[in-house]
Amino acid sequence: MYEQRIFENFDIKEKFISVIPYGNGHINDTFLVQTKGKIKVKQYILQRINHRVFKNVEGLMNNIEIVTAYVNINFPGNEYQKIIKTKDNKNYYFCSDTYTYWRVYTFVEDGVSFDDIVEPNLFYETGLAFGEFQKYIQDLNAEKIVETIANFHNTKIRFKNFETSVNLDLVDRVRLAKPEIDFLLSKKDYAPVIVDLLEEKKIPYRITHNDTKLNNVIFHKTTKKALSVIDLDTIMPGSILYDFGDAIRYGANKGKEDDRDLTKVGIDLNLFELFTKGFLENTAKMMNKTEIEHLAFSALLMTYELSMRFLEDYLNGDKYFKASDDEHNLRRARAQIALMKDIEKNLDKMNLIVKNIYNDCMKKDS
Ligand code: ADP
Ligand code: GN1
Ligand code: MG
Repeated sequence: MYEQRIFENFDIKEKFISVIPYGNGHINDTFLVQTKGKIKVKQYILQRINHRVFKNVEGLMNNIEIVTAYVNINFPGNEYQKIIKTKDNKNYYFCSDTYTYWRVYTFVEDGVSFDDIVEPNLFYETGLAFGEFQKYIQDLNAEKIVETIANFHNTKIRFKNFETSVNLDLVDRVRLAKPEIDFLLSKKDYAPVIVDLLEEKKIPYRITHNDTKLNNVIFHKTTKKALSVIDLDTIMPGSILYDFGDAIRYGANKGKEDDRDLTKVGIDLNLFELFTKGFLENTAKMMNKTEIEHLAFSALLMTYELSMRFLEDYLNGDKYFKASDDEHNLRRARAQIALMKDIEKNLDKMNLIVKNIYNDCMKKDS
């Protein structure tokens, strides 16, 4: 079997048993491999890296190696995944026959990920996990970290790209998404807010995760405690606000990211509060006042960004995100727009929640 042949290029002593597709990521192709360990079955994650999205696979894998090695040395006992090298000691394998790039990680033992919040506390744990990630790497030397996707969360540039795809109308879909396009164009003033704060040095660049979706956290299958964060492809300099905002966008949505029923979509303030608590317990002390003041807004901005990205992909003919049908990206954009509108209505309440939790955290820590 093809994946087995790929897997056999990695430095693994155990005997291969099986390989099956795994997980629900939108970007890479993920497989679960089982091998015959000494006592029990041992599992690994095998991934085909999407090199249309990630052009510099070598730089990306070096980033992940630097970060995971740093966390494993400085915070022993954590459950972060480890890179398994190839037999010739490289951190990825390039298959020249099929022009594909592959990697293998240790499977986080007893770990599962969730696409939906199955119990509210899961989202408190998610906040702790992404907050802990920030805490772990705050002193990491960023010099060797490369930008794996240029301007990934630069919403000014995201807006321009969106406008361009509307003007080009490559696959004649603009006529099918008029109200959505008009709405997103009308919100132009949101686009520069965080980028400008970074450029004016009012908030710092930090090494951030940049893809803080619920299913990028691994939980213990029975205790449901967060064990670690995964999907480290987009680790690069960014704002902590991106990590906070994107996690809320996905996890605190009462509906699904691509919900057909827009009446189900909206911000769940209880989940917002739980995540904020977990996140700030680990990060309140690191953050400056301007960052704290923009936490709630960051959820709105990241939802705006994803609305534009999904709609742009729809207008470009579904070239970026894995999509189940021709309207999937349009549906996703519609659901994100519905979420934006509900966040706009609840922004004052969200700001108040942040303020109270922040004050509590600072009292506890002083
Ligand atoms: P994508 O970039 O496509 O989202 P991910 O790296 O997030 O790919 O992997 C997809 C899914 O595979 C995750 O949501 C998770 O369920 C599972 N997964 C990935 N890496 C691991 C790991 N090291 N241990 C356990 N599960 C993993
Ligand atoms: C992608 O890879 P995955 O599924 O964790 C995307 C994120 C989006 C997300 C939306 C590299 O995340 O930016 O927020 O889909 N990752 C990349 O579901 O573009
Ligand atoms: Mg993922």
